[in-house]
Amino acid sequence: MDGASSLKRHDSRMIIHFDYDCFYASVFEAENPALKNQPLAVQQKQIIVTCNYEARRRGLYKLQLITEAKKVCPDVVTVLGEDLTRFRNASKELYSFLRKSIWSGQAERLGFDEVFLDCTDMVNYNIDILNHNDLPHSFFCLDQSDPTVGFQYDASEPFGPTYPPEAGAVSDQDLQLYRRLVLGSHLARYLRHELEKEKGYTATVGISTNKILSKLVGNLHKPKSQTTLVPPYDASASSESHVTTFMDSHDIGSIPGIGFKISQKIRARILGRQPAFDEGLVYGGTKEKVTVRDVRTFVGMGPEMLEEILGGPGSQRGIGGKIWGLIQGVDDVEVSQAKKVPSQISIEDSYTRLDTLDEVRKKLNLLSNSLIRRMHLDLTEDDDDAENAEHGILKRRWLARPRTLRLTTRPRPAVNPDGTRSRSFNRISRSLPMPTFAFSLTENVHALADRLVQDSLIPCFRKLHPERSGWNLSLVNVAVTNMAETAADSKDSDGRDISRMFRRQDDVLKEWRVVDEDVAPHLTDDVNDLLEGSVDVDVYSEATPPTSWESDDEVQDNMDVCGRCGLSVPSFALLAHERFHQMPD
Ligand code: TTP
Ligand code: MG
Repeated sequence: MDGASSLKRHDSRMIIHFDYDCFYASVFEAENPALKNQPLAVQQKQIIVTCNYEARRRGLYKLQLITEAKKVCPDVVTVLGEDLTRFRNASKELYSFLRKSIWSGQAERLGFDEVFLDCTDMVNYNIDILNHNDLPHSFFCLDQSDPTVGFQYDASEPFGPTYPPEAGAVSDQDLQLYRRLVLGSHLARYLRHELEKEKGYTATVGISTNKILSKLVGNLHKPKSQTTLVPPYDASASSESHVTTFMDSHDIGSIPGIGFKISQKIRARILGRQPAFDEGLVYGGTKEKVTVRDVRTFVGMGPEMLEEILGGPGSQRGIGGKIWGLIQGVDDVEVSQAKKVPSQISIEDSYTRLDTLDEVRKKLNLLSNSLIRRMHLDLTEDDDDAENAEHGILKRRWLARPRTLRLTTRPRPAVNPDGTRSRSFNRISRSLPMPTFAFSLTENVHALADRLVQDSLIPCFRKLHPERSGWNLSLVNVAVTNMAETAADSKDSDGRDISRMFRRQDDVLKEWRVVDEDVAPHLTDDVNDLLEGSVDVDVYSEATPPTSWESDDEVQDNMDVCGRCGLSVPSFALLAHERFHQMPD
C-alpha cells in the first residue's frame, strides 16, 4: 500500500525553522567574546549540557560527563549553566528580533532555542514581482511600502545546501513550489545573516512547507548553515517524492511528535517483540533502529493499524491518523501567532532526595519566589498613566491574572527487591484557585512567597501526599495557569487602553524614524518584550498543552532527574545520560 498517496499534502506555506547553534554556549560567548576561540562547555551538575563547536571539534559532545570531557580535552573551559535566566532572556531577545523581521507575526518559539517563522506572505509577494527574464539579478523586497528596502539575490537557484543534494530537473508541475522554496532559501539566508550581524548568534535553518519538514531538514547541515527540501514533494509516474525518501531515512523515534513511549510501541509491532532499549543507546535513539520506511511499508500499516497500536484509554483522539501523517511529513499545524502573555508560567526543580516536609517547605519557598518574580516579569507592565505615577516612579499593572495555582510532584517509585529502581515519568498534581493576595504589587516578593507556601501550597501538598512520610519526590513543579487578561483592571480601562495604544504608536513611529532603514516600519514593535511563546517553563523543554506535534507524547515535555548526579534531563535523554555513569572511570 502506498500510504503517501492516500494523504493530502498542503504545500502552499513557506515555513522557516531556526535552531540556534550550541545555544547555551553561544549565550556565554555573546557575554564574553573571548570564549569564542576556546573549547567551551556549559555544565549543569556533573554533565555538559552543551558545548561550542570548538569543543565538539576536540571530541566533546552534549550530555557528556564533565570528568570524561576533562580527560578528552583538559583545557576545556567550563561555565555553570544552572541558572536559566540568561538563556531565557537571550531566547526572548532573539525571538523578538526574528518576529520583527517577518510580516505575518507568525513566529513560534519551541523551547529556548528554536523558532518557526511563517514567511508565506513575504515569499508570495516577491514571487509576484519577479522578473522571469533576469532571475539572477532579482531583488527581494522586505517592505511593501518601500520597494527600495530589501536585498539582491539570484532567484534562479536555491541558496545553500538542498535535500537531496543533487536536485534534478524541475518538472513544470513542480516549478511553482520550487520557485517559492528558492525564494524561501534566500530569505532564510538573509535572516540568518541579520541575526548574526545584529545579535551575534548563528543558527541552523530548515526551509520547507510545514513545521515538521522544515525542522527535520534543517538538521542536515550543522552548524551555521541551512537546508532546503526541494520538490518533487509528491510522487509521480516518473519520480519519487523527496518528502517520502527524506522521511523514510529517519529512525521512528527521531520524528518530532513521536516520543519515547509511542516509538517503543511502534517498534514492538514492527520487530514482533519488545525492543531492547537499555543497551547500546545513542543520544535520542535506540540501538534497535526501526526506520520510518520500515513502519510505512510494514504489511497492513496505515492509520487504522497505528490507531490499534497506539489508541486506548488516555491516548489522544485520532492518534493513528496523526502519526500516519507525521511519518509522511504531513503536518497542517499552523505556526502560532505570538501571544502577549504566556498561557501558563511554570517553575520546577528536580531532586535526588526530597522526603521530609521541612525540606519540601524550603523547596516550595524557593520555587514560589521564582514564580512570583516571573509573574511580575511576564504578566505586568508599567502603568504609564501620569496620575498613577508616584514621585515620578511608575507603578506596575497586571496584564493578566492567573486564576489557577497548580502543584505537581513526581514521586520516585520504591526500590525493587533486587535493589534497582523502576523509572517513572508519572506526575501527580492538584489545582486550587489563585489566592488574591498574590497579586499585590506593593508587598515584597519574599513575604508573598512565604504566604503562598503557608496558606496555599502546603495545604495543597498535604492533600496530594496525605501520608506524613514514606514518599520521596524527584520533582516539584509550581505553576499558574488559566490566565484572565485584565482589560478591566481599572475602572476606566477602555479609555486607558486607547490612550496607551496611541502612546505605543507614538513610540513605534519614533523608533521607526531613528532605526535602521532596513527595518520595515510596520514590523517595528516596542511591545515585543512582552510577547512570549505559549508557555515558558523554567526547564529545558516547554510543556505546551497538547495541541500540536511538539507535545503529543508526555515524554517530550517531561524532564527526568538522574538518580546518580541529580541532573535534570529531558526524559528521552535519560537513558543515554545514565549510560555515561555506567562507563568505567
Ligand atoms: P540543543 O538544540 O539540543 O543543543 P544546542 O543548541 O546546544 O546545540 P546544536 O548546535 O546541536 O543545536 O539544545 C538547546 C539547549 O538546551 C542547549 O544549548 C542546552 C540545553 N539542553 C539542556 O539543558 N539539556 C539537555 O539535555 C540538552 C540536550 C540541551
Ligand atoms: Mg540548538
